[in-house]
Amino acid sequence: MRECLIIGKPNAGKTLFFLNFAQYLGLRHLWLAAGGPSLPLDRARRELVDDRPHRTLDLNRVVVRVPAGKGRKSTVLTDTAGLGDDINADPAIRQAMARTLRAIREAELILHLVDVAALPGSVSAPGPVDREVAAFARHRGGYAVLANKMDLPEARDGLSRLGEVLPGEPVIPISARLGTGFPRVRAFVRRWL
Ligand SMILES: Nc1nc2c(ncn2[C@@H]2O[C@H](COP(=O)(O)OP(=O)(O)O)[C@@H](O)[C@H]2O)c(=O)[nH]1
Ligand SMILES: [Mg+2]
Repeated sequence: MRECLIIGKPNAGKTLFFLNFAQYLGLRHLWLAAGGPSLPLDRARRELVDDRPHRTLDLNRVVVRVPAGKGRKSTVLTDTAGLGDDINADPAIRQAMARTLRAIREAELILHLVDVAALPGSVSAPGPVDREVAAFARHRGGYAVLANKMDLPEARDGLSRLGEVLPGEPVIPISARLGTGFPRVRAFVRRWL
């Protein structure tokens, strides 16, 4: 089964996108460990989405089914630990970032979230690591930048500045919170399955 990997800086909104996009594709419960208890999505949102950076250290995976032709195709949707601009002092966070980089090498499809509402200089603001990750990830089968948090007023300016950081990349504006842009993301994913 093909893997669709969600990557980006800490606080870009990867985990909220992972949960809400999985729900949009029909998922109702999340299993964080094979054979473990299932977690309803609203509880998963409360427990996993956080405005403190580096709250996601494991790769979290769900199988989702995407309409394709007359039927549906399955893909694994994977949430990852954020890739920060600095080398983090905490070894657990450094190891989590290394796991994300290894996963990028193996995934067929990459959705790169950027927080276009972030103020320049803040932890999630698009920056050098996004440029490097894009250079590394765009050679995978499918690669798209998802400009997130479009529900916030600051996002409009951020979106227009995004070309300075990531020139030439395909960009889909979304709001992980509201689900805006999800039909375009689904169409993009479907093309690569
Ligand atoms: N307004 C708004 N906030 C968002 C959106 N996506 C994520 N957030 C918030 O950004 C913070 C980080 O989200 P999270 O999914 O944990 O980011 P991650 O570190 O990339 O996994 C949380 O406070 C979320 O509620 C969005 O589309 N709009
Ligand atoms: Mg997260």
